Amino acid sequence: MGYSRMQNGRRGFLGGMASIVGIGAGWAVAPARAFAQAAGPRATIVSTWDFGAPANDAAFAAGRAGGSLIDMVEAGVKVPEADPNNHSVGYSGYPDRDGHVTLDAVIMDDAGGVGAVAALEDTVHAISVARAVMEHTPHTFLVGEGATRFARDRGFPRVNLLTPEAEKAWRDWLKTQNYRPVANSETGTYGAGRPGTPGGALDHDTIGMLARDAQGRMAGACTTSGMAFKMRGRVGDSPQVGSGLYVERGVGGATSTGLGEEVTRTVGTARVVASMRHGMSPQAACEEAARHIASLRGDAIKGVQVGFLAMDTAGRIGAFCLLPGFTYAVTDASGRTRVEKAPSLFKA
Ligand code: SD4
Repeated sequence: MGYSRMQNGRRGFLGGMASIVGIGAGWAVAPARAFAQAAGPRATIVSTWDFGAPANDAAFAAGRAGGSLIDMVEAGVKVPEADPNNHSVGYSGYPDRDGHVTLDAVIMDDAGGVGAVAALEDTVHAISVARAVMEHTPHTFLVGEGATRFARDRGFPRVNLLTPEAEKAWRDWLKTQNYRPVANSETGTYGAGRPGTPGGALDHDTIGMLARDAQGRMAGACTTSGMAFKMRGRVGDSPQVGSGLYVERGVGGATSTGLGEEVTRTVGTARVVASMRHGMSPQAACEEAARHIASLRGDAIKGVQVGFLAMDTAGRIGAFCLLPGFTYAVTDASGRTRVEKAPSLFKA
């Protein structure tokens, strides 16, 4: 698709957000808007962060080629999973404290189909393993060694996910072992290793994607390598149904990103979808879930980012975050993809 990689760092990217238009081939960074659903034609695919744009395009292409909604979200999130420049999803993800890259993923349709993996190792496409859990086991969730063994049994190739660059970042981190997630380190560029790019030394990062068809059927996927240098065995919100992702037939879906513990505590995306079920717009529902975290946690979430992204069966979208800087990619029915900036609860 020939996406140009933006050369400016996070500061420049965010600072210039309102004026940047037409970056890359076929997608643009739009000015911030108070409400996402004011942003134009109804959506067919949405995903988290700016790197969701090429993922959305891959999902759209899969749909145009006749794929199902599950095919679409799988194809979409496989893009960052395989991207060696994205250090927070899949291949080249930053490892845990012990040097192991471990992946979390979930895939879900709107008819009760769910598959998830957590702490998966040596496998690039965690989302495809999650799909295999959904389609080829009586279970919904496999973790750790069992998930990795299942991946081998299903023929997923064994791949060392720890690239020399990620290993170096880990070894550098070992010198201080200072663990402090940085808000919005996901956004900006696909560049490797520059401060503020996805995969910054203290990065935490995820792609969550929702897709819908003309009949309002929906599916979603969420995949991540979780928080860089996390404790071994730590599982975030991303692979947990109702936290990182939730999809409900006749209502819509939601996905989350940011510091997973804050979403897991509140079962955030189940909450967003429940609010939509009871009549809230996707935007109001995302705002309510973020405000709930803030009121529950008070000072404990100072400096912490959480972002919610939702879409209902009619293609109305909502996005809201705790801190400024959460971006998301939206693809309309014609296949045009744009990147939007979500409104936030706090100013900084
Ligand atoms: C996690 N929620 O593992 C994920 C990380 C993330 O943007 O979404 N970062 O906590």
